[in-house]
Amino acid sequence: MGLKMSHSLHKKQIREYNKNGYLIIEDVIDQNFLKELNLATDIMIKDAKSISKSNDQFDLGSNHSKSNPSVRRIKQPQKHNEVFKKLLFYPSIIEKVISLIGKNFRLHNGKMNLKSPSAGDLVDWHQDWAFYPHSNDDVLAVGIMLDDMTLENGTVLFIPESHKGEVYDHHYNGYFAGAIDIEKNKIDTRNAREIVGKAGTITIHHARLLHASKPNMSKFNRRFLLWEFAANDAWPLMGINNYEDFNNKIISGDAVNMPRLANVPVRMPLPAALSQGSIFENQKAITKNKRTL
Ligand SMILES: O=C(O)CCC(=O)C(=O)O
Repeated sequence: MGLKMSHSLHKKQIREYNKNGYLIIEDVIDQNFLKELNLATDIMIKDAKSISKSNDQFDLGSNHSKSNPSVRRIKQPQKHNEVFKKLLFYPSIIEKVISLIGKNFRLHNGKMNLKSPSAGDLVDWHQDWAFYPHSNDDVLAVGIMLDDMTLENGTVLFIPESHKGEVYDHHYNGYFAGAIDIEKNKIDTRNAREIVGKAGTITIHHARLLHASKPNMSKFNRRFLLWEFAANDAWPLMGINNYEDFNNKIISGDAVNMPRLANVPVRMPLPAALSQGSIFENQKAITKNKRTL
């Protein structure tokens, strides 16, 4: 009988996650599987040619056209192709998440950010927690590099240890805008780490970590898929629309109806953003006159 390989995190990695608020792990996704994922993405982008407005599956760029499709984000890719469902249950990812938030957890949200050559939209400074505060801290995101992430094609930037601080105001003119005014909040971004890695590398970041993502200045694609996970007893403070759908998102462990309450900083994303459904549109409220990246 062959020995089962463990994909759990080492103690040192867990300490590093707790200290810095993020981890980078190379060579997690098998290269053949990566090809399948990229092929499935190409097919989805072709499907986007037939639409002219963003919908439940695609967030389209302003220069999108039939001949030159521009997709900024694929929403919930696991709902549209089985290969992404396989990625959602990828044992090496699951075991790493279990190492950090325990064996009871669910998918909060799935998304792929695509930055096409020289056109990819940046994502300004924010904390995921500002979008979806929960009753405790066992909430994180796993990012999967489907392409190499380089200094030219749109790195993600993480500010170490920022998950230990406050939840910053992500509002503009009284409405949630999904980005932080860096100047007003006197946030020093010089300490930000610019993350690069080969396709198949994963990142894991705490939901309160301050982060952003640069535009693509290269001739190459940059595809980055994010699974946002929460412990089953981490309760979304914005509420649950449908309890059955909520529990259908459980990846591991059982449903609970007794949230675990921790002393966590919270700022609700209310009043809601004026344009729902697109982080790129929401953030323009804050960033249209102030480029921070
Ligand atoms: O695409 C990226 O580099 C990360 C963007 C991000 O932080 C987000 O979509 O929440």
